[in-house]
Amino acid sequence: MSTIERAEVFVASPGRNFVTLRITTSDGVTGLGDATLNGRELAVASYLRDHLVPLLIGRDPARIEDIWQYLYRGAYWRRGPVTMTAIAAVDVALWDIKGKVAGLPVYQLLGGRSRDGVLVYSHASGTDVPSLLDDVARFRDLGYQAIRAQTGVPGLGGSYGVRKGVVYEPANSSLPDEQPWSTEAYLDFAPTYLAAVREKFGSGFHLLHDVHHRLTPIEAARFGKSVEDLRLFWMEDPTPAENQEAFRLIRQHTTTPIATGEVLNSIWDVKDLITEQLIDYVRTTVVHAGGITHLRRIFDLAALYQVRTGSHGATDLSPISLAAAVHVDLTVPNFGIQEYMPHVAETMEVFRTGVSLANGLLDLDETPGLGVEYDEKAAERFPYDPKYLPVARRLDGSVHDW
Ligand code: EZ4
Ligand code: CO
Repeated sequence: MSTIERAEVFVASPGRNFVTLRITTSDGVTGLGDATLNGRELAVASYLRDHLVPLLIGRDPARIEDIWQYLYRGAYWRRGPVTMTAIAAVDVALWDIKGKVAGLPVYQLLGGRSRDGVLVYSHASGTDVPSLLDDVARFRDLGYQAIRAQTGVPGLGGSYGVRKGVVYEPANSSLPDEQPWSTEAYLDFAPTYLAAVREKFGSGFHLLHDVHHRLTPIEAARFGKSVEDLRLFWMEDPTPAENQEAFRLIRQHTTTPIATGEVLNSIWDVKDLITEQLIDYVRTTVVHAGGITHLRRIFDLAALYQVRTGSHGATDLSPISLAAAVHVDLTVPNFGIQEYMPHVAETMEVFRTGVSLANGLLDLDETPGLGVEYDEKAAERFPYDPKYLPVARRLDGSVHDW
């Protein structure tokens, strides 16, 4: 029997910080898992190095389900982003190994293709309406079929989702950047710029918007109602989801579809949202929700209630997670859309993948496993660089959800 011989954790910052797990078997097969939790990277690295790696050595790498159950139930302490990201890294690395041993891409092990390509949405942003419209035009020209639109709110300074320079990278500061927030200004302005996008480009593409947890349920209801004619693909994270029931109130008021779940990490965190049909898209991911094994369980539950998938896929999810996401997205029957932001050149010097984009759809080559390589030597050129996500404060100085 092949056994897990070694499990190494790499922390590097090629363009941004990533935590990577590499498992090696006694037969010399390696598997990769992403363990990146934006702004809390070292907590997951320690969880892996100090607590999970010693439990893995000597185990049968083929027993993915059993190892998942052992790490989840065996901890006694359950759920939470650090735990679930660490378990995810192990799970994804074991699927990579299983694919390589079988000589098949992981999506074949998951049942094979349900579709020819994976619909993605990209991020258009601007500091004002004209610059947003230019950015939407750029993504339309690149062939994207779905575009998320965000812009700064007049008079507020930096707002969520607005790019500075070439890439949108919110974890930009060695201590959290503080950004002002006014719900009133946002609610007055956001519907007008989304309308400007539809007015200029028509309705022949999907338009998305991320509210990023900024509203109360009744405010979100008002927002959803005010943009109904614009036929959004979704409004994302209209309100924080710790209280899953909060979404019922939004639902009672608007037909604008709702997506949530990028910060949620287990089936229990989304159970009521799904079974009570309070959302339309579930945004849990392979890296923050326990890996392929657990994410598929969430997506299967969602399928029973006609909730579709819409996994988070910003650049803080490493190319390993993007590849793993595409393997899953190709197979699940209730796939909806995949978030996609291309990684910067430095990132791609360290990770090589078989993921490709054409006509706004992602696809994979036929490489066995996940089809990702990690260049450990190249990674050494990019040491860990502590970075935090911003914090939002209302105009009276009190902390708001970012
Ligand atoms: O703010 O990935 O939909 N995408 C998002 C992201 C998140 C970052 C947090 O790490 O909301 O841009
Ligand atoms: Co989001």
